[in-house]
Amino acid sequence: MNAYVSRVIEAVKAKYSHEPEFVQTVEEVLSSVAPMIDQHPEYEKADLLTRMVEPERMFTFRVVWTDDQGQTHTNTGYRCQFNGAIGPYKGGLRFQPNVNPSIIKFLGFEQTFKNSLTGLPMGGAKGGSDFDPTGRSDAEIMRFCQSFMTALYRYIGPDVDVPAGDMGVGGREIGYLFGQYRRLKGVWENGVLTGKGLSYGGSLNRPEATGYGAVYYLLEVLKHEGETIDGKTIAISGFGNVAWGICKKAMQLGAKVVTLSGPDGYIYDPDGVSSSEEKVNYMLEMRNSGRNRVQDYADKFGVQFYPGEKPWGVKADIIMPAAMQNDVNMEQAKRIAANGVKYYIEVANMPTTNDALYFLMEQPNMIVAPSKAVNAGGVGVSGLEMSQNSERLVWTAEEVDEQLHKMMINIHKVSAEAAEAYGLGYNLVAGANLAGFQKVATAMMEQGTF
Ligand code: 2IT
Repeated sequence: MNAYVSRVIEAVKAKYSHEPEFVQTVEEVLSSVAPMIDQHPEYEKADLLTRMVEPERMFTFRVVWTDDQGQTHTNTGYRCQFNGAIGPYKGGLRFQPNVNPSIIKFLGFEQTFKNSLTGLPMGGAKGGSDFDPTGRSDAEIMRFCQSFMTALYRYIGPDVDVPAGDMGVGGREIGYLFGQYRRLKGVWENGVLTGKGLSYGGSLNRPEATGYGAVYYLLEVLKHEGETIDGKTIAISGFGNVAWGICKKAMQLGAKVVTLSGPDGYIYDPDGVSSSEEKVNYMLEMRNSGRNRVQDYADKFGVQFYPGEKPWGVKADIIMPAAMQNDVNMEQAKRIAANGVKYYIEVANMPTTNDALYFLMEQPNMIVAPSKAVNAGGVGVSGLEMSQNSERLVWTAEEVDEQLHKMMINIHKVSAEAAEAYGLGYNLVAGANLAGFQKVATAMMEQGTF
């Protein structure tokens, strides 16, 4: 591998041994772009890679809130404004007890290249808190969001940094965050957040966008292989917003999603979660209940529930991990390969450990698609929401869907072409990294060293 790339990876490993997820994504991205670094000796002279792995700005803040019993709680808030070379910082907020600097940094780093792949002018960012929303009342969620925004509002803005949702942050939380921003700033800048409600500047199809985009990307992969989606079985993990969007689009296209998972285990529905609107809509109810349990689905529809297990032993045509980081490790990857799965389509951010990812990529009959391309439709439609807000108008659902579909076709195309250009064949993982990296690198080089 390119000596400069190796040196930067080693330096990151040594400096951030306490941030394993961040080290993992740096290794994955930088090793993919090594062939490009070979061709650009000027990048080393400008120390581009070391600059690229150092967030432009990252800060923590105290978030204090009071529960319904009058007890005060204190959480840590984070925002990592990783790279602003190609546009205002853009990326979600995650509320989950395991949130820490490593998770926020890995997500911000991934976001930088993902946002670049959308073709829209958005830099990379991520934030959130180690707050656990499970079982919290609506009033508690509101007070938490108000306190969070009170600390964050000075550092964001429609042309500065535009947060959105991620795990634990959906339309309800974005509403409370926006209300507090408006109250504190005394301006009506709805471009400051995306994923908003339709009554105050949200985009049609934003809730569906990540799942729909993932399926549109899958369609391109299937087309490349001369296959169609009709009648295919899909095993997914997760049961949140992204899983819901996949099921909804799968239902329209005649594919069968047979599994969902949660922290409590997974469910197997042989008829398909995507077989009825009632089932797909029930996913929203499960999410809104705040119980964070997928067993409720099995209880309601009389299907099998497997406590404490992941769905990766299930035989399906397509695997789409849509839950969280490192959901598929080496042992589970071996089960997936042994089942003869042909399509491994990552959806959640970094859902595969690096050893498992490389193992799956080496399987002769398997096609692996990387999350930073597959899930880019979510932030892509956030970008379209920003456009609508600055134009002060609302696009129809059809217009948004058409733009999203075009965007996903293009992301697949530029990824495949980038891999081809470096002699790597149909390597969508390397292709996405190469294509996403190139634009950020060019912008940084042209803007001078800082
Ligand atoms: O991981 C992601 O791309 C998101 N959570 C969405 C970010 C956004 O700004 O819409």
